[in-house]
Amino acid sequence: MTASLLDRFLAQDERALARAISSVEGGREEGRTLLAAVRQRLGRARIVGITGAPGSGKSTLTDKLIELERARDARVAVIAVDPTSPYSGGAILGDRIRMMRWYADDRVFIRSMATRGHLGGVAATTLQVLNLLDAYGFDVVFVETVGVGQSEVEIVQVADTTVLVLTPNQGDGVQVFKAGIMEIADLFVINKFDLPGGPRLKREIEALLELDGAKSWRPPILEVTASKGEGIVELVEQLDAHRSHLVTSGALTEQRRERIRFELRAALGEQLLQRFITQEDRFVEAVLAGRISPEEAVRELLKEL
Ligand SMILES: Nc1nc2c(ncn2[C@@H]2O[C@H](COP(=O)(O)OP(=O)(O)O)[C@@H](O)[C@H]2O)c(=O)[nH]1
Ligand SMILES: [Mg+2]
Repeated sequence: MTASLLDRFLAQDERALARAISSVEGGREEGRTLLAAVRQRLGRARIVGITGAPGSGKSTLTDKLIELERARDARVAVIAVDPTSPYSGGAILGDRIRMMRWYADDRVFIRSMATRGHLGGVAATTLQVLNLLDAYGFDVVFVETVGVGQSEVEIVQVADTTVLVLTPNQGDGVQVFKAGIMEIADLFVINKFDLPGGPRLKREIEALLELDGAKSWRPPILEVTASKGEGIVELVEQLDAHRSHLVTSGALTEQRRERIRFELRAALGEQLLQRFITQEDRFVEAVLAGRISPEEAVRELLKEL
């Protein structure tokens, strides 16, 4: 890494931030070195995960959240992780148009994540990008993810607060509940409350939460019509309330530990894989020839290391 990238990053040069993110996404040394150098600056940003099915209104909602955060002079970053659209055609273009009005605001930073991830996986890469944004000086970072697969659930786990966006017209709400995503929601947003079926969905979620029994934080269920900006003030209030809860209960510190655990495991996986890849061919031949099983091969490699 050139010293100047770090200097420019610390001087809050947005181009340096963009370059740092690209380096991290590409798994390049420059990104790694920068991340290590800014480690002391972590822990200021509020990280808010926004997850839900495609089309549930996450981007519309995020746009309104940016508006309110800017109104109280917060510096806002958004990262959109959408593995369901690898070629990121229509959806991202739509987001771009919607978010266009923020481009002139140098206190708003919006970025789509490359969803390939490097060896450490998408969630690990996302966490590194989150760390960059935190170190850079954003007050709040919204992470928009599609709530479908395992890696997205992991991403949600690296957020301080997770908002699950549901809609009345989603058809089978139970689908979402099955994915085990209900448990990780700190706040429920029933978006598109202007459509029929909102109150019913609310009762269903309430019934499910009843089963959960007494918890120190009871996830609120918010009625939102993001497209009209309705219910957003209440959402921000609840986001703040959850933040306070995290701080006073000590959960925030515990989450930090969990996040570091996650980073350690990701780094372990990545470094082991990197070493392994150089030896891979040798082991492929041995397994092919039936001399050794894949498990034995790995054991042997670990011994060599
Ligand atoms: N009726 C209604 N439509 C909405 C609402 N919020 C968003 N939409 C629409 O739902 C569609 C998908 O929204 P988008 O924010 O791109 O969803 P995402 O895929 O979850 O990011 C767009 O056409 C939005 O205009 C809402 O509160 N009510
Ligand atoms: Mg979106």
